[in-house]
Amino acid sequence: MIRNSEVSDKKIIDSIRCLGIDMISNAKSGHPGIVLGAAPILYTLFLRHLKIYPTRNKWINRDRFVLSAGHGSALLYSMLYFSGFNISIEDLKKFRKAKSKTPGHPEYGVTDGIEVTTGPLGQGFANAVGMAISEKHFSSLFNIYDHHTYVLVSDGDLMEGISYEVASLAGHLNLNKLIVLYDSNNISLDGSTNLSFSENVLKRFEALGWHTEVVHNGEDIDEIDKAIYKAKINEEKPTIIEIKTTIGKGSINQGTNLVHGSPLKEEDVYQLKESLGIRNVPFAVSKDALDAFQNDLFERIELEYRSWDTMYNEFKNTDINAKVFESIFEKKRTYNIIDMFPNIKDYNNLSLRELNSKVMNVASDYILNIMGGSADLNTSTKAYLNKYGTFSNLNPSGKNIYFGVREHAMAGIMNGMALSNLIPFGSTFLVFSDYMRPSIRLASLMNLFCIYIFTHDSINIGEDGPTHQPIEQLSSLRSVPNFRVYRPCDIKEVIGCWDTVLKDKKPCALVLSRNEVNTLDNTNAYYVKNGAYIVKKEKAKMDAIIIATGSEVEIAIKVSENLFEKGKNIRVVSMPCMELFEEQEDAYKEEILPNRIKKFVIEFGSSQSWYKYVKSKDYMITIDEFGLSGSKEDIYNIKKMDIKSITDKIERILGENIWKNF
Ligand SMILES: Cc1ncc(C[n+]2csc(CCOP(=O)(O)OP(=O)(O)O)c2C)c(N)n1
Ligand SMILES: [Mg+2]
Repeated sequence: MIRNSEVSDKKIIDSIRCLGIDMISNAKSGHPGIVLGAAPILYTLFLRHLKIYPTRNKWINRDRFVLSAGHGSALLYSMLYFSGFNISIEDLKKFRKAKSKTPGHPEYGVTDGIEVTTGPLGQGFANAVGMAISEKHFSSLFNIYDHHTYVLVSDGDLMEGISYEVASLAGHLNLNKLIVLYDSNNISLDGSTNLSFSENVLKRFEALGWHTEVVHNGEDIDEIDKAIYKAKINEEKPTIIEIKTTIGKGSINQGTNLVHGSPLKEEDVYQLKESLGIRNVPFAVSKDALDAFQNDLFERIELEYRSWDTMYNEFKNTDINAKVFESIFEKKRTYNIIDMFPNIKDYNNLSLRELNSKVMNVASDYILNIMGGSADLNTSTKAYLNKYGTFSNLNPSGKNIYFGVREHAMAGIMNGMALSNLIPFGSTFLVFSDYMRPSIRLASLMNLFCIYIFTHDSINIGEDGPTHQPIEQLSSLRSVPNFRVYRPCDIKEVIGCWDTVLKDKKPCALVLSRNEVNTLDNTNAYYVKNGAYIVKKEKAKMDAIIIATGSEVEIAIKVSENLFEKGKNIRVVSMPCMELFEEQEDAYKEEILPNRIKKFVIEFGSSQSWYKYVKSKDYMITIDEFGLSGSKEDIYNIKKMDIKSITDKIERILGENIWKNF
């Protein structure tokens, strides 16, 4: 590319570097090492390759760029500013300050041009794989869709296990439009990577089915450019480009971990700018440099953007798929799952995982952009879309993904899919949700519509023993902010859950039993949205309430019937979603769970999330210790989870004079 003005690439790169350094100095915190070391990588990518249109930041067909090494936020903000995104110098001056547009690590939805929240190393790589999967899927359906996904990773990203998992799957799926730029500087936070990371990274990626490139001089933008070009023309494999850089290039402490994560000293900034020939006035950006960069960028992109736009308009007017495309990409679709089941028949002696399978298979006909799979457990979780085939390189329109035994990858990839207009689902056993937690946390932070399907939801799975029996998982998932945990008890509640989930569009888990349940008389799909409701009304003056969830609701009803014979009037409340119940108005909460009435809880998991309703552990039929291998019946007896033991316990407590519950 020949530039019209006299401004050199080096001058612009150094200006981008110094702006990042000014932000960090001003904030008195941040990561200068990656800013100085990786600036030429981002410069080359943005200037010569990235298909973006900064004044149309949500251009559907844009390339995606993910900064997996989220600690390099100052570099990215500086780059976005130079590219003409909606970020001002004033915003950059507020780097890392509360409620600014430039938070410490990139945050989705906060800053123009930021595609995804990153910071926990390895996650961004997984998100990029999810985006590349979405691209492969959508581009097979719509001929106006076609973009690359780029991700900048650091040593730390590649040390994290999740990056191996996702790279393995990306190689297997031939995600050739995924391009990883590896900022290879041999330094991480505590020192040299020689301390802990000595494998041959590129050989590893080669073995995973990737194309690899090396750039020996990370300051040479032509070398970087060529490597990216080669990556783009590879039609078979994803590419990783190892770019040898010097962390903190130009700082007194360059090449050491001292420059990784704390601001440069004043004299260091002085000598740096002096040697780069940049005026030492904080935030003073050379207009020449800025203009030259933006001119070149827009000159490259303008035509591409305009011709795509023309093509899109034509597509909208003529293509039979246009309506489908618009409803997916413009998120216009609304769902009414309950209406799809006008005459729900009683399904008895079926597990909740099977009932869920029935419901999601009907619902998925209407959810055009649902896509997902399982971490090698769909045979068990039954979360499989029977009509929609397997996603693969040869069948990219398939909607079922075989994630392999890679739970963490599945969850990280789901986030990338959700960010790229898909509604992803991912399934495994509830106990293995622990393997997905870091990504679930980020989905919740970003408010992404991801549906996790967790089966085998209690200790009663039996013989597999304590390693497979969830205990703390329900409480632990309920403790994630902005996350909903649904635990339906029968077919009607499963339908209600899907209806609510699709209206709510929030990150959520459907937690389902492997054991069989029956359809209960008074359950109601419409009431799921309230979080909790009465499923068995007391016959006269109420003695107590039992709150239960999932397959324990049926048990609670039986217990209440037993107690009725003993002269006790018990209300039973099903609570399919605690979070939704908490959001109801006080009057509704009081109507369902009156304050002065004694309450019990039956949930075969940790008691931790229940203390807001029941103050003493004595009134909870919950489990706070690991389980054991054995038959379901033996476990019920040993743990006193059988109906007789529960009835006896509640009867005994109701007979006690001292009531510790208030
Ligand atoms: C999951 C996770 N663990 C730990 C950290 C804290 N942390 C931030 S950067 C970093 C390592 C820095 O090394 P590298 O990734 O090579 O980046 P560089 O120093 O080269 O910029 C660590 C441990 C993190 N952000 N995420
Ligand atoms: Mg490093």
